[in-house]
Amino acid sequence: MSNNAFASHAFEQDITPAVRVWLAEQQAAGFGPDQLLKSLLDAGWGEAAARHLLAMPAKIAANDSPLPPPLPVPWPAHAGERLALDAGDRQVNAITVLQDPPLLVLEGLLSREECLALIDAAAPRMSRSLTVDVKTGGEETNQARTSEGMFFERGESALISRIEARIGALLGWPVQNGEGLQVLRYGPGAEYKPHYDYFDPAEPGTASILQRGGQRVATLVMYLNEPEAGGATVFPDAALAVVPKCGNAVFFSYSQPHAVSRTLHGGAPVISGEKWIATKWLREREFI
Ligand code: PD2
Ligand code: ZN
Repeated sequence: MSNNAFASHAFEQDITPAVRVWLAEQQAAGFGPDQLLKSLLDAGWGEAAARHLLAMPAKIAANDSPLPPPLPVPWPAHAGERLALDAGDRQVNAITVLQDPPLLVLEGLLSREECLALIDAAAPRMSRSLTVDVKTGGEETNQARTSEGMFFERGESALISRIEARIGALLGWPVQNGEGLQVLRYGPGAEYKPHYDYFDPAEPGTASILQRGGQRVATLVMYLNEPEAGGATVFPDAALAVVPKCGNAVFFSYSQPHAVSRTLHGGAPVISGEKWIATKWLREREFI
């Protein structure tokens, strides 16, 4: 590999979706190249990498592909207007409401008995977590995700069906559009580095993933226990950390599979104890 090819590769690694969005916003706000160069240098960029970014044609710097049109997303009736929301067989309190990204912290979505029953049913089936490999559409182990996990089939038991029906009623979204519930266990030191849950339209494996139900449009992370320390779900773009509490959940949606959704999120390392969650990802259409 020539020095030039290596240098250019290193620069592109730094040009994350968040950097592209930042640059587009700064340019739209009227900041010129000199001011942007100074901002990048102040933020710790090397001068060569900063000049490389600023020299890119504006359209490429803003995004390699056009912003996809917004998709309909789930949202509970009356969220943000009322504390108590109707989830069919129980009421759930929305104790935190954000608009950008659309996000709710929900209290009392699951009972303590349901949390324990989910852990009991999942525990014998746990294995090292895989993530979807967007290059191929297959699955791979991932150093960014050091938890163990398993998937329940949709409707595989009375407990799972009851929880899925509750989620459907709360969010006003068909149960059939949900992926099977995933349970994750994080031990001390385990984390899930910040990521987006949608499938990146620019990746080659995405087209095959989307054949099964279209894009992910929302995520519901339900907390099944309380770690002694650490393990918050963090949203860097919203400066928000949601601390796990048994039965509570965080819900957020993304109408566009793009960093403008501001849904970057991660699981902070567990410091002591363990953390158990159940995640329901919601698709555009029926997920078969
Ligand atoms: O465990 C979490 O807090 C977490 C963080 C980021 C879960 C997920 N993503 C997920 O299940 O997508
Ligand atoms: Zn996630």
